[in-house]
Amino acid sequence: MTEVTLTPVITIALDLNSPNFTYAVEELNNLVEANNMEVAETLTQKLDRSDPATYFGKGKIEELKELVIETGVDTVIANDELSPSQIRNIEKAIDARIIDRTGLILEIFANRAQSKEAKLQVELAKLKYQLPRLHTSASQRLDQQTGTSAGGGFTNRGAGESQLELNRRTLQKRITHVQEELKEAQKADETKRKQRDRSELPTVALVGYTNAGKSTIMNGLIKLFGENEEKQVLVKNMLFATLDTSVRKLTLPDQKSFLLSDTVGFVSQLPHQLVQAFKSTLAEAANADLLVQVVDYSDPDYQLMMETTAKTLAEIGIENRPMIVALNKADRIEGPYPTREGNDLIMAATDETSLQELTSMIVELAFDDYETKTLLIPFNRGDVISYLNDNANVLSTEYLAEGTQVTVELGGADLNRFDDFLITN
Ligand SMILES: Nc1nc2c(ncn2[C@@H]2O[C@H](COP(=O)(O)OP(=O)(O)OP(=O)(O)O)[C@@H](O)[C@H]2O)c(=O)[nH]1
Ligand SMILES: [Mg+2]
Repeated sequence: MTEVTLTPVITIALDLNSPNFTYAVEELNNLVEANNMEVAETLTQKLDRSDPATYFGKGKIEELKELVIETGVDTVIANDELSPSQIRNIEKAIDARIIDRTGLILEIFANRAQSKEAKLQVELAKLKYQLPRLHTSASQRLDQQTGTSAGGGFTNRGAGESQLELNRRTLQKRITHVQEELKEAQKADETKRKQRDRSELPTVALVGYTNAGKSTIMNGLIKLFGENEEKQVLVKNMLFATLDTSVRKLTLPDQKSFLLSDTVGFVSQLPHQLVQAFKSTLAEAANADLLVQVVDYSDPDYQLMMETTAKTLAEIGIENRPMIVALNKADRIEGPYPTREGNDLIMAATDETSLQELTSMIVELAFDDYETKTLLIPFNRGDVISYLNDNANVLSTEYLAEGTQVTVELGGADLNRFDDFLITN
């Protein structure tokens, strides 16, 4: 294993009397770790509302300043999204760099993005985040990124204004450029999706909080029912391992096929710039007939994570969709599994019996329009017989004088396709 040097940081969090405060701070600290940093100290303050100028109150900012000097760290991470002026004011007061929650998540996504599309999506989100913050220290980072030389744009006040204007224009140009590139990249995706839609197979999407086990379940199901076992997706014990949507066709022993997609994970207060930028990636989930929400059931805060998922799904416009809740990682806690209760399944992604049970729930919900039909197919329609044998669950075949009598389960696009051959008595 390669040693990674972790940058020490101080985290700061305002306690606005939310019952979820402890969880929110813990989540922030996990995000910090995911960004190769480590938390040296955490400073919190109870207030009724965020100080519009400095987030924390005056006294607390003094305390923060001393802590920065004492620990020698040069970066402070805030638990909330800060206004551009809050960032500017605190940075001035404490003489250290401030990253707010949104900036932190954007950095993690930027480090994780692998595919061209994910990189463009993250860049677009970052640019949109930076635009109103140009006069803060963010402008420095922008300069490195866009390759323009700011020449000390915000330290030199006189030249600063025009430099700022220039930066803003550069940014806007870059945003337009990235948007165009994204459109190109997404055209191909759209075509693929349309082709799949035409196949009219039911679509199922794995969604949920990051690190819950979506990709592990995907891989387990690919191993059992995939066309090609090699087509596994990345699994890692870290936040946001998956940024690109992967779609795989799974075919069950009874010939029923469906498309399963694995998507980017959620976290609370996922920056809206990111959600917007990832909308097309998440379209796979948005178009799904059935969602499987994967939850880390071994995490004491799993209910809050489910709330986060519900909020994020609503933000992408996915509501009231049939959903299975996969309460995953049950192997880490007491109690039997797999255990089904309604549309909830207590399970472990690493356990084959759990995956089989999950599959039968998927079948039940995604193939709910399936009917058993008995057809009489004339001998000159061998094409129909071979289609049914290849694409449907044929329960029985009998050769009669008039033709072949087939009892078969049909659904989806095929439900009424062969009604001409229906045996009616
Ligand atoms: N013990 C146990 N570990 C699991 C189980 N399912 C997943 N894991 C582990 O949890 C970690 C995260 O799993 P992933 O499948 O990458 O999670 P994900 O939901 O795809 O995460 P993101 O892609 O980051 O959103 C990995 O270390 C997995 O090995 C399970 O049922 N039991
Ligand atoms: Mg994943």
